Amino acid sequence: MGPVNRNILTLDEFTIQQLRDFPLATGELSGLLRDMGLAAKRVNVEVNKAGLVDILGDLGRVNVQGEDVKKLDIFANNQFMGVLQHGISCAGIGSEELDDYISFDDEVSKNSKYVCLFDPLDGSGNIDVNVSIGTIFSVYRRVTPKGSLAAKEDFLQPGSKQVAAGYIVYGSSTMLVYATRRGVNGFTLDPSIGEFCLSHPNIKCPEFGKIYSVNHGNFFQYSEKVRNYITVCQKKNSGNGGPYTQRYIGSMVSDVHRNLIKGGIFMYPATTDKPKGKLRLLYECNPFAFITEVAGGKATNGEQRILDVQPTALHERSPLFIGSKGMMEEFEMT
Ligand code: AHM
Ligand code: MG
Repeated sequence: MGPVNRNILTLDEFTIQQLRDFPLATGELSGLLRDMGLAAKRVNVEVNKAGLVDILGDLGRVNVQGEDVKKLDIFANNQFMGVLQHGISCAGIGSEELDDYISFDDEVSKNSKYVCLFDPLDGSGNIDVNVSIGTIFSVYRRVTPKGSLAAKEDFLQPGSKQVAAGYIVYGSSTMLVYATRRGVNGFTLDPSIGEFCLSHPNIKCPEFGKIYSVNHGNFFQYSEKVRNYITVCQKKNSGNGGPYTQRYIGSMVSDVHRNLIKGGIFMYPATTDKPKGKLRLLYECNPFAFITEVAGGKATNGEQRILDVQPTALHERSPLFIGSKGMMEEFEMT
């Protein structure tokens, strides 16, 4: 093995370096991101082993506490919840896996600045077939006073109030991408040192791409506008030629990640069966809308900017149209 490359920044080094520009910053957000990175590494280990579960037999099914091994999404939920609860930055959480939000009832947590909402393992239906899955998270500054328990209003803030948002994709390599208002940066897990290393600094979403991502099976359940736009994508014959390419993994983190890097549009529209779509506003749509906007793209629910929507319930759903600015405008003009 060659010498360690000291020019590559790890996630912890990077967040600490960002702090140096803000002498008054308390470091709580860096701490929270570090916590998320730690939980992500633990989840990554389990996700990688998922295919082995059936051949490990009983031994592999029992964890150190002697409990039956839980479903991976519950495991992931417990990891993210655990690091945030034991960290020093987070007053409470909301999760796709929990019916209601949780306010951490201890002195350090009650005096923490942030709350975090997450989908611990999105696309978990894909685990059995070895397709990439992900974690999505969103961070808000609490609106209730420090010292008290985090309350509903801390969690039901419009996406425009996010302080940071990010995702982890457990893919051919594992990546953590997060955005603050200052930019979007991507880190790839280097398994040889067990650290997320800065690999995609200052990500910008190309203004145009050639990919559209949508569940075609629902075509006849979409509105006329959406059907028309899909047809536009299929008939496209621009300067560099040919129709757009359709790519739909069915794992939102991977689909939106690819489009963010290569350019593209992702849609989960309302259907006749699901008039508000499928995706959850608070921990699926909002974090991706924030990341995409910071990267120069756009995100709407078909009528309104996602980040302007005032949430009314923790698990509410929203249609989502997100991606390259030029393609989003093309959709809006259809
Ligand atoms: P989940 O939170 O139950 O995993 O569902 C969310 C996932 C997204 O990752 C993906 O884009 C979408 O569901 C796919 O849904 P569909 O199969 O209806 O197209
Ligand atoms: Mg999900």
